[in-house]
Amino acid sequence: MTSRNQDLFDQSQRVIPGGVNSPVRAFKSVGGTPLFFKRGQGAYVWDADDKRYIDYVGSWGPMIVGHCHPEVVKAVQDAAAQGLGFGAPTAAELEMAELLCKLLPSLEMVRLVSSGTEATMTAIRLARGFTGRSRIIKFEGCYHGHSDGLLVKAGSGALTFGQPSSSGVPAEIAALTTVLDYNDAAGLERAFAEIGKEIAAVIVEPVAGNMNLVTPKREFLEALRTLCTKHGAVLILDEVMTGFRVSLQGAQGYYGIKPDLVTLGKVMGGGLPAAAFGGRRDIMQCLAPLGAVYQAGTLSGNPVAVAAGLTTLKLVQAPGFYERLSQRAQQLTEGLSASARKHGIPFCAQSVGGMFGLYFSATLPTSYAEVMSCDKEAFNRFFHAMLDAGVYLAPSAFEAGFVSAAHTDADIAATIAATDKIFSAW
Ligand code: KE4
Repeated sequence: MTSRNQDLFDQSQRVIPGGVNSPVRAFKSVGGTPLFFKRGQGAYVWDADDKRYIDYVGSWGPMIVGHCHPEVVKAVQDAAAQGLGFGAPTAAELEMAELLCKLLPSLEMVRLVSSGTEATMTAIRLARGFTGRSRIIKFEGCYHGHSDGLLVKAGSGALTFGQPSSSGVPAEIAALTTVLDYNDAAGLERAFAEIGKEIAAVIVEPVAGNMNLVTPKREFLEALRTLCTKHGAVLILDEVMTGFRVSLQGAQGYYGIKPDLVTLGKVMGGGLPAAAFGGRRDIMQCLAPLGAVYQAGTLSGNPVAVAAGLTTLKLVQAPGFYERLSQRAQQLTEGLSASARKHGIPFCAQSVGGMFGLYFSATLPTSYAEVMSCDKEAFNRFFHAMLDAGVYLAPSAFEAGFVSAAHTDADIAATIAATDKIFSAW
């Protein structure tokens, strides 16, 4: 009997490109048939065949308090009963904006949007409008959503122009993006020495989570802040993934780096479409209707999405929330690493707050190149063996994983036991 997942996938491919609404869901990187989920509860999701999985993707980060948290569901129901959208200001949006500014000291002003892509796209337009400059710097392996100027990979040589990493991105736009190496403070220094006066903004994931997890080097973070300040470039921390994930103050609070602008998403929407960008008042006041930089959105600040996000952000403020979340993630990564050591498998793992990275490599990668040297085929084998064991990891060797407050000691123990069984027969 074919799996219901397979049936749904076969049908979906007839009407949806690749059968999915976002490429990573297609399992192209790991192979096999993508899972179609029908239900989530706490740390678990069920696929179309009613198979249960311990979920370490959590909708790519938003489900930090677990699926269908009763308080979040109730807030959504209550908000929906009052209206699904007005296209006009609501008190809830004000409450969200004030809460974000309270939680993140770098936020003097904030604007709500509906996705991380919108947030980063607008932050870059804003930085360009504020500085009057056009060039931006990003880092290879970092992902900031799918706006044209950010779908760019390194051109040949560090300082030459970027090349589109997607068709449909005009070369003229890609040419305005310089792509450097993550964690390479010297490379950043050279770039600023050569083109510093052209740079409108540097955008960076303060903890990289889109090339698997790569943590920032202290000197890299310091160089980002010092050089942007010295050359009048806007430092944009893309905290769509790390915001309220690595700590209540995001990565900026965890590492003590103050951005000029920050982008947010995922956790702040609690699973619904709510995201944001914000930062220095003098920059944010360049936005229409105050200033000349235009940005807009029909669904911006949608009251149902804001209700999910507000309730989630209230729940994560519980005393000890991030200590427990971090402890869970450490328990997981230490357990998996111990099993690999026992079985002599080149594997390591690390976590930052509630996000983690797993690597089929003897050493933790600190750069894009080192991530690329990890054994992708081994990960893919591991991914499918874990699926068979009822554990859902991110369907790519180049994604971070996420734990939630709903993951129990028993869930972590079960995950480690499944890994140990797999590694014993590796
Ligand atoms: P969205 O437009 O997908 O809401 O956010 C884009 C984005 C921006 N910045 C960072 C640091 C991000 O991680 C993302 C989106 N992350 C991916 C997961 N690696 C979303 C999953 C997907 O593309 O389907």
